[in-house]
Amino acid sequence: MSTEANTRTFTHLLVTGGAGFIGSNFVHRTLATRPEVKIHVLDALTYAANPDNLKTEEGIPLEEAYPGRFTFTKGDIVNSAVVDDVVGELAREASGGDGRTSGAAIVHCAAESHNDNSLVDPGVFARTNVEGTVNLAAAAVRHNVFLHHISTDEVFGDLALDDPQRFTTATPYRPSSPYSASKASADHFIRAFIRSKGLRATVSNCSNNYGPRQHPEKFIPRQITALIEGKKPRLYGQGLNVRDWIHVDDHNDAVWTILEKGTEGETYLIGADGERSNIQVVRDLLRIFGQQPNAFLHVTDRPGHDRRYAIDPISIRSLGWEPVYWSFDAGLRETVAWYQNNQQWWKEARVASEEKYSQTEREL
Ligand code: NAD
Ligand code: TDX
Repeated sequence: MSTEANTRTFTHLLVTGGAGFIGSNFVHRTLATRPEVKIHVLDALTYAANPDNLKTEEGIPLEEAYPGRFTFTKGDIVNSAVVDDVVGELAREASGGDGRTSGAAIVHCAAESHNDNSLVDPGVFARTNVEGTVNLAAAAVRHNVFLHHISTDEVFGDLALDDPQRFTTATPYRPSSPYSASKASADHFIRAFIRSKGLRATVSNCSNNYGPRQHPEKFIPRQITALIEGKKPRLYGQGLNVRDWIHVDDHNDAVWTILEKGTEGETYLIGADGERSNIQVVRDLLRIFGQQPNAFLHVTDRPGHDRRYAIDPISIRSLGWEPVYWSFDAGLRETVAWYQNNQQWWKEARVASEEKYSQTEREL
C-alpha cells in the first residue's frame, strides 16, 4: 500500500456480500474498469443473493470472464474460522510471500439489509450485521488488512419532513428499526477496533441506492416488477416519507474514492442530493410506464416508519467525488430497462417476497 500524497493503492480485494445488490455492482464495475485489481467474494448466498450476480450480462461466470482475477467462497461471516481463513489468504496473496500485507483490503458489504424483515426476525440482523462485522474487524487486525465498512444513513434515525438540517458526520446515532440498530452497533464496533485494536479502516454511511440487481423486496424494484407484470405499485401509508436516492454506481465510485484517498479512521457520508417522497417516485415510474399518476394502491404502513433521510455530502465531496447520475429520471429509466430485459433474474425472488408481504400487508 502506498501512502504517498494521502493515496493508497489496492490490488487485492475481499468483497463480502459480493453476490448481493451493492456488492455485485461493485465487483462488476471494478473488474471492468480496474485491470490491476483481483477480487475474492465471500458470500453466504442467503435469499438476498442471486448466483447470476456473479456472471456477466451474457451469462459467463466471472471466473471465466476474468481469468485469474475473480474467485469466490460460499461462507458465512458469522463463522469466525471461515472469516479468518479467507482474510488470511487475502493477506498472503497480497504480500507476495514477503510477509507484508500492503495492497489488500476488505470491502465489507455483507449484511441483512431489509428493514421489513428486521421487524419480523431481528435475531439474524444481530448475528450477521454485528457479530459478522466483529469477526471481519478481528481478522483484519490479525492479518493487518485494511477494511472499508459499508453502512447506512439509517443509523441517524429520521428527520422531520420540514427539518432544514441534513445528516452530517456530527449527527448523533438514533436508529429506529432492528436493521438500523444492528448497523449502528456494527459502526460502533468498527470505530472501537480503530481506536483500541489498531484496525486500519474507513467507514461510509450512504443513502438509499437504486440500480440493477436490487432484490424485488425493495421499494423501487418492487414497483418496477409489479408494473412489468401489469400490477399496481404499493405505497406504504400516504407515501409522504422521503428517501435520498443515489445510483449504485455513484455509491461504489465513492467507496473507491474513500479507499484511495480517505483518511484512515474517518467516516464519510455519501449522498447525491436526491431527496424524493415515495409518492413522487411512484409517479415517476407510472410516467415511465405510460400510466395515470394515481394508478397505485395505498397499503399498510411500516411500523415505526422513518419519515425522512437526507445526507449532507460535504465529507465525500471534499475528497473530489461527485455523482455521475445527476438525473434521477435517467437513472430510473435505465433501471426500468434492466428489469424489463432481465425478467428471469427477478421472477422467483418476487414470488417469494410477495408471499412474505402478503402475511402482513393490506390495502388501505
Ligand atoms: P443485499 O441484501 O442486496 O445483499 C447482501 C449480501 O450479503 C447478499 O449477497 C447476502 O447473501 C450476503 N450475506 C447476508 N448475510 C451474510 C452472512 N451472514 N455471511 C455472508 N454473506 C451474507 O444488500 P445491499 O443492498 O447490497 O446492501 C449492502 C450493504 O450496503 C449493507 O451493509 C447495507 O446495510 C448497506 N447499504 C445499503 C443501502 C441500500 O440502499 N441498499 C444503502 C446504504 C447502505
Ligand atoms: O412496497 C413498498 N412500499 C413503500 O412505500 C416498500 C418495499 C417500501 N416502501 C417505502 C418504505 C420506505 O419509505 O419506500 C421507502 C424505501 O423502502 P425500502 O426499499 O425498504 O428502503 P429503506 O427502508 O429506506 O432502506 C433502504 O435504504 C437504506 C435499504 O433497504 C437499506 O439497506 C439501506 O440501509
